[in-house]
Amino acid sequence: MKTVIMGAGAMGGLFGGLLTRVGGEVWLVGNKKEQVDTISSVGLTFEEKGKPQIIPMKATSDVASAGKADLVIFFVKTYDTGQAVSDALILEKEDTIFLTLQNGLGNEEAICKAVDRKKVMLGITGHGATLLEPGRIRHAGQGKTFIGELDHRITDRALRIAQMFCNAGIETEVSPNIHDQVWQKLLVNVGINALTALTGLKNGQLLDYPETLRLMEALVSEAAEVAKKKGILIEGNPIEKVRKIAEATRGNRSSMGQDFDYKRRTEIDSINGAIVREAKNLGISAPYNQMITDLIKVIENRFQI
Ligand code: KPL
Repeated sequence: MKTVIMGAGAMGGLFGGLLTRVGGEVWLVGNKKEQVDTISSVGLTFEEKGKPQIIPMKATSDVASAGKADLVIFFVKTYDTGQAVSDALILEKEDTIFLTLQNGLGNEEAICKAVDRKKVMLGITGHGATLLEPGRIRHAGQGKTFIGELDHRITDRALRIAQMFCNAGIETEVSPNIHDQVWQKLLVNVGINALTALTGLKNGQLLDYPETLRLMEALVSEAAEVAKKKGILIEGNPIEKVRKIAEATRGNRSSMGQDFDYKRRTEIDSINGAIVREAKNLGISAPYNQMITDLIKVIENRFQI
């Protein structure tokens, strides 16, 4: 299955590297010249359990050079999804599948604006990765990956993608309720990402302070309440789940933490900001999520001064 990954950052690199390592035909498409040039000339340097490995890979900033794709995976930042989708249309053939594994809410809608929704699949992943320098990433945490069809069917194509991911060491399940999975992952990002960005802590360190634990609990409880009111099924205790993932990715700086480290725009609008919007639509408030969204936005704006 020829795969093109839109987004050559930490997570695009991680999936691209793992799929290429087992012989998959994969292209990484990114707009950061240094990153793309390094990967296409020397390969992707992939650090796992302290050991670096160089994986020769195809990387480009000219999406047309990848030809047609069987599978397009979106790993760009959520605010870039619209642009990435219009760039990716050149890859499309009759049976191309467009799969988002991005964080947050709104990606499905952005993709379906330009692509027939029958070709679109949703997913989430519990893996964590850190971009150490251009062309060099660290695999910073393991977690299950779920993919699924928008209409809840368990299809052959979904099973084929899951098998391809599993063969690459990416433990993957096909879910008949992928929207619930997206919300469960959203709750994880709601509890970890902005807090690590603001405090400078790694994911697992959030568990070491009573203050961050209290804030995590407040953010996740609000979001779980919104999910419940929307009829989303949240399995088990969401706060426990967020703690577990913070522990499993202890050494990782969350993606929003990394955005802050590099003074980049964050995905706050599709994570905590999305909870605030969804709460408003339901006529309830989400003050912790509102406050953390406001704080992130003020700091983020100062990056651009
Ligand atoms: O999805 C993540 C992210 O950083 O965006 C987690 C699971 C929190 C891993 O860092």
